[in-house]
Amino acid sequence: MTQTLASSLSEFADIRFTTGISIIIPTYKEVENIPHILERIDQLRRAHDLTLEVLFLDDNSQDGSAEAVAAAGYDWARIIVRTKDRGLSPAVIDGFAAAQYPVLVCMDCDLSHPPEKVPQMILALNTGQQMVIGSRYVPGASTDDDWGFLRWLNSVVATLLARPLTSVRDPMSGFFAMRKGDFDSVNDLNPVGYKIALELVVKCGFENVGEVPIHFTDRIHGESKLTFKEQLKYIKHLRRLYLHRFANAMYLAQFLVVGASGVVVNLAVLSLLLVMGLPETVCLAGGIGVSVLTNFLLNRRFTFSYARHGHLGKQFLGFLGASAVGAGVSFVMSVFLRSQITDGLSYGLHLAALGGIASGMIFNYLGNRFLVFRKTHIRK
Ligand SMILES: Nc1nc2c(ncn2[C@@H]2O[C@H](COP(=O)(O)OP(=O)(O)O)[C@@H](O)[C@H]2O)c(=O)[nH]1
Ligand SMILES: [Mg+2]
Repeated sequence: MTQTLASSLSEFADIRFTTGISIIIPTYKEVENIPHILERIDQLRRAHDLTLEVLFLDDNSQDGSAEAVAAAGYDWARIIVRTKDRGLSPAVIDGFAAAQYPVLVCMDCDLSHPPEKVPQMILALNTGQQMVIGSRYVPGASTDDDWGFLRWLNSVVATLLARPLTSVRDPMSGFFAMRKGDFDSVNDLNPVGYKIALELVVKCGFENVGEVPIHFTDRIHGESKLTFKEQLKYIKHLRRLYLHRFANAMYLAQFLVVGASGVVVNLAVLSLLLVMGLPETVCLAGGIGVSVLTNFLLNRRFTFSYARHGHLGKQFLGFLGASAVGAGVSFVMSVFLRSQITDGLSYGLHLAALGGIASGMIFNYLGNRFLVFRKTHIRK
């Protein structure tokens, strides 16, 4: 269930927050923004008498960020400089792990995310939400006007691709709050790239995610680090999350895609060999041989990628064996269907053959998934 929490901050102005809050801010070359965001957070801290800490998780920017945090002189703010495993999501995860308070907030350093919304987010968390997102896509939210069409389209497409994973309107947001306890209890986080909130929603299995509308301000200082390369990583990330959520359907879909690619490879090789003037039987055999090989390699590397470190030779023999048995199943099934079911129908033989192909494929899939590329091949 996703809920939009549209109440205004003023309703909560007199509420005192007793829980400590750890605000995690990943940074890379944000020296100009650091004093501004600290000032805004300090105003908030005083207004609501908040107990908080701010942790900047900086990927060794070496632009004076560390000095800027020190110069601001707040004893509740510190910077952790990382030198390994560079990236926004790993930085956030390190920050969450290092946090000392039971409520975690993550936000950008570039002032796109209004810190003034934090109390409202925490209240939502305290009234039953498992996570609360500062959202650009719920009623009452807005973004600065100069979002070009392409940036908008990009954001909408990325959000739609994540829709089967969560009904959250803005799972791409980098502004969210959750409990430290929930973070500590999830152990298979594998964030590639930027989408740390989406990773946490899926891996923590959150059902109740609230969304607080925000006005998303474009950054004034510094530049965005969201590059094309990061966007490609998003596709990889999505695939992993789909595998996590819909494992069986995903393996089958990938197996079928690879199977279809085999048809294309087969026909392409056949045509190529024909052009080279080889006898037809050689061309047919060549098409089959090459497509069996590409199917095997793609299934190993892509469909069942968790098994890609298993023994290549054994897997290949297993794959050939499964294909041979699959072909036998297909034949027996076709003969059965022809004699018992499709006899007397027009195109009866073809229908029987199609039924045979389907059962052969199902058999093949199960053999590959549970025998040839079974999970024990995972590298320790
Ligand atoms: N630690 C760390 N922070 C990063 C990295 N890339 C981006 N950030 C920070 O993550 C936040 C979001 O990045 P930003 O460039 O504003 O992305 P955008 O809002 O999508 O344009 C900012 O505070 C950045 O400084 C990184 O590789 N490591
Ligand atoms: Mg930003």
